[in-house]
Formats: sequence, structure tokens, C-alpha cells
Amino acid sequence: MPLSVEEALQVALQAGAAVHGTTSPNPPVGAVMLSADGELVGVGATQPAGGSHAEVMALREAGDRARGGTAVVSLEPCNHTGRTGPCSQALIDAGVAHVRFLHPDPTIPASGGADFLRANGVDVAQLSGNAPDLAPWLTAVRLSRPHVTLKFAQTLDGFTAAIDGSSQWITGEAARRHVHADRRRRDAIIIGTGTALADNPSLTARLDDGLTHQPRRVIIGTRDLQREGFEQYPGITQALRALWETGARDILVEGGASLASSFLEAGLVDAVQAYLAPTLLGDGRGVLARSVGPSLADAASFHLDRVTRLGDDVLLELKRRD
Ligand code: AOF
Ligand code: ZN
Repeated sequence: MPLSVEEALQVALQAGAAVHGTTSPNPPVGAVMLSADGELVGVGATQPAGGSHAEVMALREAGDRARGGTAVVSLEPCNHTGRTGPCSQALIDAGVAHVRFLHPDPTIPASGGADFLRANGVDVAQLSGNAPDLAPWLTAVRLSRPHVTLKFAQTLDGFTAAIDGSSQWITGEAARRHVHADRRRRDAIIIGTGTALADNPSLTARLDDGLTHQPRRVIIGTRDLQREGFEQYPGITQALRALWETGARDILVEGGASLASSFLEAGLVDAVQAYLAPTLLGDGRGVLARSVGPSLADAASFHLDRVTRLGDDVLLELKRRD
């Protein structure tokens, strides 16, 4: 049964989502090949860095059936020889007639694929919409630093721990499973020395699905902790620079209040994940350690991107207003 371009794009987006967390510094791209008569003949996703790009994976599966067909990709096909050859040329060599892509490639060396394809007689068009799994990578490349998500779990009245310090567990099982699944998509998870000392968290992505990707575990702070399996940097600037240079593009800041405040004060929070539990404490430890400003006008304010119900809890996903 033939697929529409829109349906093919949904398949490509799912393929990209499935490799999110395994491709950095490359983007988690998904690609679908439709034959000349619109049948789905190949699906591909970016392989770990140095491996094949999504289009090449989809073309490989399609073989001869790609000739005269349509490639549907979440990112503009690359136009350069990096660790792998240009996807634009691979599509031309395979005789693909139409290319539909969602996001232009913002990196200077790899961009220009659409123009090159057109110059070689391929019908190329950009699709509207966005690939949520590419968003962190696109932001990271634009800013030349990893995309930062600040994550916390809080009571309805804004506390992350009770006055006796107890913080396990504010949210329920469904929210905790969501946290573990989400960690798997990140390149690094960051905590401050205070949280490392108080909670001694393992920060692993515990799941039963057999996937092995574990994000890098990073501690920020000057107190010398030397935890095995953790990297440590004295401050945010050093951590972000080192993470960027070693290929991290999508990182999660998990605590505590002091580190969260520092990231906000530095204007380095691109997204927020707030897990809200239907509980009230009245007093306790707040999400942030310091006032952001004396007036409402000074509040750190984001755009509400998505609301997800997780059992009795709610996940609010916020994005920077740009
Ligand atoms: C695509 N399809 O699936 C991906 C692309 O060093 P390389 O050769 O792996 O090239 C990396 C660059 O290619 C990366 O920075 C980004 O611009 C693009 N990634 N392009 O056509 C893909 N992953
Ligand atoms: Zn490519």
C-alpha cells in the first residue's frame, strides 16, 4: 500500500527518535525511502558517530527500488565528506527522484545538500513541522554548547524535599519510569557536589528493554569527590566547554537547587522538565536555592511546550522563549 509523504515522515521521525542518545555529536536523523510507486522500501536512522547516516541506511535497505523514488528525511541531506561521504551524492547515485526534508542542516560544512540535489535534477522540497528529537541538536549547533534541560520533581507547592530532607519519592512509579527512559536519550546527566554528597545518586538509565546506552555522569563543583564513573568539573563554564568539545549535544541538569539556580542565572536553561506530584508540603526545600529577582517581572519565564499525565503526576515540559 503506498504511503503519503506525511505518513513516511512519521515513520522517519520514529526511526530518528529510536536512536536519540546514541548518535552525538551527530543528530538523531530518521529517513524513509519510498519506491517510484510510493511503497515503503527502506527505513534508516543515524548510526553512532563515524557510522552511516540515515539516508544511507534507508538506501541500503531499498536497493534498486530507490530508483525514481522519494526520500523523506528529518534533516537536509548532508553535502560533505566528514567521517562518512555526502548523502546528497548517495541519493543521486541511487537514482532518487524526489527528496523531502524537514530541517535545513545548520552546520556550514554539511549544508547545501538541497541545492546540490536540485543542481543534479532531483526534485527537492522542505516540509513544514519539526522533529522534536532533533531540537536539542539544532539548538546546540546554533549556540556551540550542549542543549541544557533542567529537570526536577516537586510537590504542587514547589518543594523538592521535606524539611527533614526526605525526597524519595515525590513522584510515583510512572514518572520515575519516564525519568529513566528520558535519561537514556541524553548525552550527559549533571549534578552538583551537594547533591552528589547528600543523595549519592547512581544517575543510571535503569530500564528492562536491553538497551545499553548510558549517559555520561558529571558532577559540577570544587569539592573534590573523585567518584568512580563520574567526570567532575569546577564550574558550569568548564563543564559545558568540555562536554561540547567531547561531543555531548543534549544534557540534563538533575540537581540540586544551587546548581539549578546557577544555570538559570547564567541564562543557560534551554528547556525545563517539571514533574509535579499531587502533594503539598507547606515547607521544605525549594526547586531553586536563591531568588531570581524581587519582582514578578524578574521571574524566569518559559513557554509551555507539552503536558503529559504520568499516573497521578504531571510532566510539564517548558522551552526557552526565543
Ligand atoms: C545526514 N544524515 O543521518 C546525519 C547527518 O562526520 P559525518 O560524515 O558523520 O557528518 C556529520 C554531519 O552530518 C553532522 O554534523 C550533520 O551536519 C550531518 N548529519 N546528515 O544527511 C544523517 N546524521
Ligand atoms: Zn549525511
